[in-house]
Amino acid sequence: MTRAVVAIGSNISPRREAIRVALQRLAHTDEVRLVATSALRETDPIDAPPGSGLFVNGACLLETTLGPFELFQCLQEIEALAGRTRGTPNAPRTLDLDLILFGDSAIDTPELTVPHPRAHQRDFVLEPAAEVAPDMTHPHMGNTLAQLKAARSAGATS
Ligand code: PH2
Ligand code: MG
Ligand code: MG
Repeated sequence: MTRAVVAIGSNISPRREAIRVALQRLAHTDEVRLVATSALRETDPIDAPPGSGLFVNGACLLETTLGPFELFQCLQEIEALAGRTRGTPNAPRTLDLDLILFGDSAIDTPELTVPHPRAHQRDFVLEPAAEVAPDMTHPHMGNTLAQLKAARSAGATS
């Protein structure tokens, strides 16, 4: 079993309902155990096209027997079931499921990069991720999510 952290976002209505259904789909996936879900919070869009709506963001902690690419595919399938389409980068989306951490793996391929490259710089990822997996270590930074979050809160990183 590998522990994995998934960041969740939606900024096209019905945002909370899309997230609720996605978590249910994950919970019902045979090879996945949904261990914890964070609180959901409304956040201002960052690096998103002008006119993008507010996001609802959260994170969940999974345990899985899947490999990282299989889990990534599973997340993409759940996004597609929520009506996710892909156009302009960071365009408004019904559902975004980003694989942030997969155990202590570091993966860098055109298809998938883990840890997610900007996770440690984004409060809308780091705060809910630290809520569900404070003790998990970022393999490149060498700090736990709780430490990374505390450092950002103290204004020590950018
Ligand atoms: N996702 C992005 C870009 N910008 N901003 C917020 N607040 N929340 C997100 O989930 C988000 C974003 C790309 O995936
Ligand atoms: Mg994203
Ligand atoms: Mg994504």
